[in-house]
Amino acid sequence: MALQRTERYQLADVRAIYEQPFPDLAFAAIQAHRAAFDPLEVQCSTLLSIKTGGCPEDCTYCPQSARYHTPVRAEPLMPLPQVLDAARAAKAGGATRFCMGAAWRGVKDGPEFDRVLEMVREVSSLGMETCVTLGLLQEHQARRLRDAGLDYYNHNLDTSESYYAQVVSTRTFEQRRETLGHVRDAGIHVCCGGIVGMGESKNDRIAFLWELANFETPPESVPINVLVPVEGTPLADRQTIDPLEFVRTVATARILMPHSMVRLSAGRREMSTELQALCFLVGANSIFAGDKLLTTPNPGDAQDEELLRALGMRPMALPLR
Ligand code: SAM
Ligand code: DTB
Ligand code: SF4
Repeated sequence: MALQRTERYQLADVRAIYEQPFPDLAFAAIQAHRAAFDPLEVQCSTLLSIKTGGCPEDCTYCPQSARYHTPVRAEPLMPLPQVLDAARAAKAGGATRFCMGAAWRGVKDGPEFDRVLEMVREVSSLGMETCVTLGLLQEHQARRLRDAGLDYYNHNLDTSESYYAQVVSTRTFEQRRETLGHVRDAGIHVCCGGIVGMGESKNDRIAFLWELANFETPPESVPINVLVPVEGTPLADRQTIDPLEFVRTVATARILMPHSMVRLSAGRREMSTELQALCFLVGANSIFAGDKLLTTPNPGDAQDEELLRALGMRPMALPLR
């Protein structure tokens, strides 16, 4: 079933939250955050690109699309032992969740999907939470992932429905919602967010947050990426987002989805300590750890340890299963 849309929030409600005076927005977000979470804790996930580049889709932000000449070289699906080495290293570095990404339009049944299912089983048996992002899924594929023990499936709506069509032409917003419905129906936790700084308007960011907040069950995890402009992609020259607009996006997400993990995702390398501190203050409580996202650089453990130390914050432990 496609994801059910509720009317929990009207667009005007979300606009009123997003546009209120900054001190009022920040205070409301801080209150919502403290009512649901320990504000000193940050959940840390690590990413691994298990199948890089050569993707047939035309997502204009993505360095892995085969349509653009970017620095990314296509590689086949990684062998299982290599993935397990990376998972063990991530665990030793303090990550509690291991996220594996594939540059696929979607999943095809066959030996490659079987190998991904094996990766999920094996990483899970190391005692880490597992997450995969493999593109579009059919119903039975979501159930197979669940049966392998998958904890989270990442599938982003990326932006508002109307802006989406300007950013990606090879699939629709509605197809993304359908996949999210299969993930939810299979009983897998939903990780769904988007990208800001792609040239979208404030109204697009508001409509994007409104979509997420009206999922029948809001996503357990909401990654907010800031576009990492990569040479060769159509969005390489996009002007970056005003930092206060970014903080407003994070704060509004926290207020609308008080029990979700809100993740500061791509783009942290370009953010100051002060900007990240402001985001944590208004409710971001998760990051990607490690020196690489999928194909682009991330701050790395030493820098993040220093960041958390400076703020008196600490990594979140894995919940007992
Ligand atoms: N191919 C699958 C899909 O599109 O769902 C999974 C991998 S895809 C790289 C996962 C997500 O990474 C995208 O939905 C997008 O939100 C994010 N992403 C890709 N390129 C990005 C960039 N240059 N800056 C920020 N986020 C990016
Ligand atoms: C998400 O929302 N952000 C991550 C994860 N989900 C898969 C990916 C960010 C990718 C940034 C560009 C790159 O490194 O290729
Ligand atoms: Fe392919 Fe995903 Fe990149 Fe789009 S975002 S080009 S589907 S890897």
